[in-house]
Amino acid sequence: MPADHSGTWEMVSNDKFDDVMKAMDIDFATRKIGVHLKQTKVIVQNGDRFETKTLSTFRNYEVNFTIGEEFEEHTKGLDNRVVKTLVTWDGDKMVCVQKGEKQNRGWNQWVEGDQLHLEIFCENKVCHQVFKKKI
Ligand code: 1AG
Repeated sequence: MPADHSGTWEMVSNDKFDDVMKAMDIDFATRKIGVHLKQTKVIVQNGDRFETKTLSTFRNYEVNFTIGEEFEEHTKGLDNRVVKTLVTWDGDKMVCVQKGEKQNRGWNQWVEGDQLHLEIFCENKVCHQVFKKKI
């Protein structure tokens, strides 16, 4: 039985997001805005099928996937690249690998109590986001 990531989650911290945005070649003006956003994550989980939305006052991002099925992801409104994405479970941790122009790219996501943790990787940078479950 995989972990339950579903729900609405509100950002409480966003450590080293600027470093990861830089590694993705995001311009200065966009990073200035991006670093201050309080993101909200909405996840609908049906077995191994996920529909996810990351919402903010500046931009929204949607990505839907099935565990174990590689797909082409267009990171529209983020760094606007095309990557080959594969999400799998490593125990209760969701592990995402995004193959493309940038090395060591992807994210890990897991739940601890009423918190959702998301580590976003790009090249040698790692950002750690923490969200709290909205009641
Ligand atoms: C993701 O989570 C990450 C979603 O796929 C977006 C979070 C961070 C953005 C990543 C890199 C920064 C690139 C550009 C910055 C520009 C604007 C910032 C806007 C941020 C809000 C959308 C999926 C995972 C699935 O949680 O459960």
